[in-house]
Amino acid sequence: MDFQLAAKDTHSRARAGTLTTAHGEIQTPIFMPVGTVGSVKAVPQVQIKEEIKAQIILGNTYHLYLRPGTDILEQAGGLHRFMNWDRPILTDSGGYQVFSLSGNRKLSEEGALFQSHIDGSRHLFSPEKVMDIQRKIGADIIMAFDECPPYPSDFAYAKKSMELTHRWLARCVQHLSGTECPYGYEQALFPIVQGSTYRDLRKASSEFVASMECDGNAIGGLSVGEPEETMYEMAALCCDILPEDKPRYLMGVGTPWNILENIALGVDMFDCVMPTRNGRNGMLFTTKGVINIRNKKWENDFSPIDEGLDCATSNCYTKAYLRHLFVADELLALNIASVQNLSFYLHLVAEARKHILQGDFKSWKDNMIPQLKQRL
Ligand code: PRF
Repeated sequence: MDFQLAAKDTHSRARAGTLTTAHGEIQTPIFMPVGTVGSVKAVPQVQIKEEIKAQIILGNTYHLYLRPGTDILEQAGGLHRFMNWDRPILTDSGGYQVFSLSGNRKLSEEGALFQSHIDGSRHLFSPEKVMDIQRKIGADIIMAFDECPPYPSDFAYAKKSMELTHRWLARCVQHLSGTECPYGYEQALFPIVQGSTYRDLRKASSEFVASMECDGNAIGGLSVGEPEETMYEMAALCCDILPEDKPRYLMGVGTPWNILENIALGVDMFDCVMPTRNGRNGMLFTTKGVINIRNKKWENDFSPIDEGLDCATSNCYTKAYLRHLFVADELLALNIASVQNLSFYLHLVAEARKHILQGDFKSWKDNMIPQLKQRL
C-alpha cells in the first residue's frame, strides 16, 4: 500500500494525501461510511458511489463472522464481490464490538471469549483467528485485534489493557506474515494505539505501534465518553509520534467539528455511525447547520433539503416532504436522511482537502466550526 502526501498546512498539522489500495485510490482526509454487516444501513451501493461519492467503506469482522460467516464470504469470492462494491473496504477487527455487543465476555492472554448477540453461541476471538477471518473477508485495510478500555479506566487497568493490546498486535503481525489473502491481492494491517486518557500510556503505545512499521496506523479508545478537549489532547499526542509518511486513522470519530479539529491535528481517516444513526432518527447535518427534520417548523418548508451539496437526493426532495415521511414512519425517510448526512460528511472532508491544498485550511476550519454547530 502506498501513501503520498500532496500538501501540508502551514498553520496546523493538517495534511492532504493519496492512499493507494488494491481496489483503488483514496484522497485524504477522508470519511468512511460504516457498513457493519456488508451494508451501509438504508443506502444501496449505487447511491454510496454516485451520490455520496464515498471512496472507501467499513465492514466489521465481529458481525460478518457471525453472519453470514466466512464460508459464505469465501464462496462469494470475498466481501467486495458479495456486496457488489469494487472500491476499497476497511474492516474493523471486532475487538470493540465484542466488548460493546456480546454478553458474557471473558478476556485472557489468548483472546476474548464471547457469546453472540444473535443466538448466544460461544466463540473465541484470538489475534490469529481475527487475522484469518479478515483474510477471508478480503478488505483492503484490516485492523489489529485490540481492547478498547472503557472511559473512565484507572491507570493500572488502562496500562494492563494497553500491554495486552501490544502483545496481541505482535501476534497479529507474526501471524499475517505466514498467510495470504485468498483473493490474490495485498491487504494492509493497521495497528491501533490505546492507552485511555493517560499521556504516558498514549506516548508508549504510539511508540510501540510506530515500531511495527505498518502501512498505516490507527488511534483507538477515544470518543468513548471523555471530554472533547481530552480527545483532542490525546489525538495530538499520538499524531506527534506516529510516522508522518503513513496515514493516521482515528476510529469512531465523530461530529463534523470533531473531524475538522482532528484533521488539524494530523488525522487522515475517520469513520462513525453518527451520520447514518442520527439520520435515521431525523437529525440532519446540512451545509447550513443541524436540523431536527421531525420539528413542526419544517411542515411547509418546500425548499430542498440541502442545496449546498452536489447530491441528487439532497437537491430534489424538500424538507416538508422528508418531514412528512418521518412523521408517517415511511422507510424512504431513512434512506433520504442517511444519504443527506453521508453526502454532507463526504463534502466536508473534500472541502477540508481543498483548503489544505489551497493553503488556507486553518482559517477556513476556524470559521466553519461555529457554522457546523449551528442549530436551525
Ligand atoms: N478499537 C477498535 N475499533 C474501534 C475503536 C477502538 O478503540 C473505537 C473507539 N472510538 C471505535 N471503533 N478496534
